[in-house]
Amino acid sequence: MSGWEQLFVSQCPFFGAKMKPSENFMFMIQSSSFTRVLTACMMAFVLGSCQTGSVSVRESKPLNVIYIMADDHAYQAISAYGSDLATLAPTPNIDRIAKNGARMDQVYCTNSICGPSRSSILTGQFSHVNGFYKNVDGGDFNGDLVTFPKVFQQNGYETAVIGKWHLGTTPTGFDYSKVLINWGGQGTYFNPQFCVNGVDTLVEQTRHSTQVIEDDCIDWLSQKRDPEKPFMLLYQFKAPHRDWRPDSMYHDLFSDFDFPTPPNFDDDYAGRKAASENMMEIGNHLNRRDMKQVPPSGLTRRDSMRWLAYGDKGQFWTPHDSLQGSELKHWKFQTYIKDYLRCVAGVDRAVGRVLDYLEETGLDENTLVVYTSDQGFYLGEHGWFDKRWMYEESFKMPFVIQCPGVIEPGMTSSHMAMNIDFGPTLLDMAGLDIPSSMQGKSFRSAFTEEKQTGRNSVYYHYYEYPIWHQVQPHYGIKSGPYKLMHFYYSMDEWELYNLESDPREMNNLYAEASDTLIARLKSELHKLQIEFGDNQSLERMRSMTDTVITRVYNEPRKALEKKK
Ligand code: SGN
Ligand code: CA
Repeated sequence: MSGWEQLFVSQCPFFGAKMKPSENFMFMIQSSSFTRVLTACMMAFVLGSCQTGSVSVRESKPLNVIYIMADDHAYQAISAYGSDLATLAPTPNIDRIAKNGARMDQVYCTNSICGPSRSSILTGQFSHVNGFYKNVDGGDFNGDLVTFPKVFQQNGYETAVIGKWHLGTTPTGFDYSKVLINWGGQGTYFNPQFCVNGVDTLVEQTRHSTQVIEDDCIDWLSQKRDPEKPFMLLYQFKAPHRDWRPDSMYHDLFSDFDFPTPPNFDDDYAGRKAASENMMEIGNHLNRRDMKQVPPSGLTRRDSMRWLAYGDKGQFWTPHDSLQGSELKHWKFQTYIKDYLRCVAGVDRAVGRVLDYLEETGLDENTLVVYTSDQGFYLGEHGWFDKRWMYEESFKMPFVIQCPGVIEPGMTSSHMAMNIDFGPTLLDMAGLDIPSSMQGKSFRSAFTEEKQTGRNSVYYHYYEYPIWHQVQPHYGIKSGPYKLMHFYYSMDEWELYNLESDPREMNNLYAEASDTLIARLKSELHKLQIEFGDNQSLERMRSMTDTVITRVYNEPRKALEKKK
C-alpha cells in the first residue's frame, strides 16, 4: 500500500479494520515523514473524500492542546455540572472552561479504574485491545503502542506530560516528561517522587503535589518548551485521589458547615447481589489513614502501617467510644467529603493558573483546553467511596472543553462519547490524522453546526477483582434510557435500569422487564462486543481477571539499587 493509500485507509470511516502492531508502526513512519502543513492539506483532501460536513484546518496559527486530567474527580464535585454538593464547594476555574466552551454530559469511561482508563485514553483502544486491564497484576503499559501524543509529536508538535502517569513504563511520545513514580506510580500528596525524562528522580520536600505539578506546568509552558512549535501538554494531577490529603492552605475550608448526604446514602443493595458484596462503604471500609487518625506512639513502622490500614477489610473502629452507628457513618462522610473537596479546591486553583497564563500571553486564542478525570467517583451515593462500577457516578466522566473559533461558548452537549474517543477528537480538532488502530472516533461534530448526537450506545468492561474493593467483573451497555450489565465472574447476575425513571439505579428491573426489551438490549450489547472485538467466552474474560502480569518496570532509583 502506498503512503497516500495507507493514510486514506487509516482515516476513512469505511475502512474500519484493525491494524496489527507492525502496521501501526508503518503508519507512524509514514505519518512522521510528512510535515505538519502537508498533513493539514492532506486532511482537507482525505476528509473531503471520506466525510460530509465542514472541514476546518487552521491556516493561520496551529492549534495547541492542553489536556488536563485529575484523578478520581467526580462530575458531582464540579459546579458547572450543577450538583448540590458542588454548589457548596464551587470550582470556578474548571467552570471557566465550560463557560468558554462546552460541558459534555454523556462522556463515559470504558473501564473505570486508573491505569486502564489512562491506557484507553492514550491508545484510543479498549483494555482487551491495548492489553492493560488492571492496576494490580496488570503489568506495565506497552510503550510501543500508537498513542495520540505520539501522533502530535510526529507532526511537529512539542509534547509533554507532567504529573500523574501510573502506567509503569517510562512515558513514550513526549519531548519532556516529569511524572510521579513513588507509591507504585500513584505518587503521594507530600514528599512526592518524580522521574524526569525517564532518567533523573527527584523528591519534592516542601510543596504539596498539586502545587509542584502546577508550577512545573507553568515552567514548561513559559521556559522549557520551544516557542516556535505548537504544543500538546498532558497536565495531570494526583488529587483528589484517596487518601485525600489537602494542602495546608485549605485545612479550614468547609469547617463551619456540613455537606448533605445523597438520597441513597443508606442503600441496602436489595436486588443487586454484586453490589451487596462490595467493600467500599463509607460506613464500613474507610480506614484510620483515610480519617487522618494518628497511630499511638511506640509502634514499629510496620505496626503503625497496619494500625492505619485497619478498617479496609471492614474491621470496626471508632475514634471515640461515644461515636457509633449512623452518627459514626456521618462523621466518616464529613471527614471524607471535606478532605476530598479541599483537594479539589487545589486542583481548581491550578487550573485557574494555567488559564490565566494562556490569557495573559494571548495563547488562549489558539489553545484547546480540556478538563476531565480518569473516571468518576462515588461521593456517598450508594453509601460508597471509590469507583469501578458501571453505575452512573463512576462510569460517567466530567468533560469540559474550550476551543476558540470552534466551540460556541457556554454550550452543553448530550453527545454520547467514550474515553477511547478523546485521542481521535483532539487529533481531529488539530487537523491531524486519526490512526486506524484507534477504536474511538472523533466527537468534533458535537460542536460544529451539525451538532450531532454521537454514539447511540456505549460499551463497558471492568476486570480487577477482588482487590481493592470486591467489585465483580462486569460488562454492559448504556443505550437510550437503559443500562444493562452482566456480572459474570463468580456469579451470573444481570441488572437492568431505566435511568429516566430511576436515575440513582436502585431498582434492578431485569427480573420484571419484558422479554422483548431484554432481547433487544442483549442483541445491541452483542453487536458492540463484535464491533469492539470483545465477543469472547466468559471463560476467557474470567482468565483476564485471574492472569497475573507482574510489573517488570522498576522505578529508576530501585533499578539502580538492584544493579549495585
Ligand atoms: C489505591 C486505593 C484504592 C483505589 C486504588 C485504585 N487504596 O490502591 O482505594 O481503588 O488505589 O485507584 S489506598 O489505601 O492505597 O489509597 S486508581 O485511581 O489508581 O485506580
Ligand atoms: Ca483514578
